[in-house]
Amino acid sequence: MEMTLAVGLTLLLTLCLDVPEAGGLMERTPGDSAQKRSSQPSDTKAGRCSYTFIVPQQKLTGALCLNTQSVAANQSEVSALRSELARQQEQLEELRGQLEQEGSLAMEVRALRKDSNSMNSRIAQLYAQLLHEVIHKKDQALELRRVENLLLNATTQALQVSGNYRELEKKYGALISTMSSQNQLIARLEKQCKCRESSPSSLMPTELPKSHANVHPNYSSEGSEMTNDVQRDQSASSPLQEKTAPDITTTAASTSTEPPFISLPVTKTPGPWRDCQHVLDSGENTSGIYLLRPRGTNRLLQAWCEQGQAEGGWTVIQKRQDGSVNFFRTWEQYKLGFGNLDGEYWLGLEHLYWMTKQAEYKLRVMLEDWQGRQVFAEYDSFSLEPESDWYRLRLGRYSGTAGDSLSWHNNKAFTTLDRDKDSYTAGNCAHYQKGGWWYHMCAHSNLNGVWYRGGHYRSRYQDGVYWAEFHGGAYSLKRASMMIKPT
Ligand SMILES: [Ca+2]
Repeated sequence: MEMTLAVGLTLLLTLCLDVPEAGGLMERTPGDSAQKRSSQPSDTKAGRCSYTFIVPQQKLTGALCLNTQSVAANQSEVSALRSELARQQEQLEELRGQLEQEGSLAMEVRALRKDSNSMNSRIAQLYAQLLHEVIHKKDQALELRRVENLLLNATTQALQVSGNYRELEKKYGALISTMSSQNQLIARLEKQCKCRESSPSSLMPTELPKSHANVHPNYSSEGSEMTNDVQRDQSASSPLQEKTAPDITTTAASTSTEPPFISLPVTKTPGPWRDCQHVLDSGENTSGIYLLRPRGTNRLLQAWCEQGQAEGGWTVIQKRQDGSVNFFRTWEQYKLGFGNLDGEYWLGLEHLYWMTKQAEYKLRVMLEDWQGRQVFAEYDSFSLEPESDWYRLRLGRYSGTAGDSLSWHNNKAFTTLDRDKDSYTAGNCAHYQKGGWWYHMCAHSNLNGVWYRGGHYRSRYQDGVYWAEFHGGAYSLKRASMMIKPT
């Protein structure tokens, strides 16, 4: 077949065929040296391939011959290519599968890495926290050790102090025994002096013991002991006193230099009376010593009846006037009473309890300074609780000219040198103030302190006979007395 093809232009033919079909339709031109064939499909995804033929610019004049033998040879090549292609496709699929797997693995790895990062930061945070706690604990341990050391030091100091205190106590005991023996010696000397002088101012009316027996058939030995305790002190050498508590003389309370006791008025009637008001009501209007017996008791006692002041009828329960009696005494002595009935004395807490139990009483405190100025403080009720409640003070309303220095002590227990019932926890107020009183923490008044001559006194403690509202605590009064009377 002859055909004339005049190709003046470069002809670009692009065939896009399915590979199996391409074999059958492939055309070849003899002497085509510029033929090119792609060994692999350009578009593997679509499963198609493209061939580009570049035809040379030449004029074809002769016959076009088709070699059928080469086509057959090409078919086997195509099949080989096809199988190769299939194999490659399989590989490709396999790779894709692997890729997908790897993709998911990568995702997992990323997630794991993220987790790991967050774990790392958490661990770092925990580590920092741990470090902080360790440091804090170390600080705490140090603080604990410091506190322990302090405690140890304090304990050592406390032990030392307690050791010192024990030593002081021993010394105190030794001092007390020395003072006691000196006191006894003084008392004996006094007794000897009195015997020599055979003073008419006998401290007790001679008829009184007889009157006891006369007026009170039930007069018991116990009653006798109690009644006579005050008188015993006058001689200060009775066996009971010698064997009981130490008798401590205080600095200013000189017994030897004071003027002699006043003489006793003799009671005209024997009594016994309920109290001094009863004496007055019975027509006895002279001040002096009378025998009393509170209603409903077998308790006989003697007291000074003050009939000349404030309308009379007053039972004197305490008196200070010359420092002749030591008031730094034990519980037992404050309970039973001591001193001289015609001078300085303390009636006794037990007597006071029974007296104020029989009726309503008021209290009058009489004070006098060293310039002779006299004042008083009155309380519209006065009574004591029993010994089981440490003779607690029950006091009424104040009136008077002295100022109120006792209401602060209302409802307080009585305290003596050997029985600390005050509100002061660091010590015994009676030790500081040298006398028994209804101490608080410690006192606004103490009429049982040391009787200092001249008013203002010098002492380490506030231990004078004082009434804070009248001249303050550093002034020791010249005279003081406490008296009660039924209301
Ligand atoms: Ca105390």
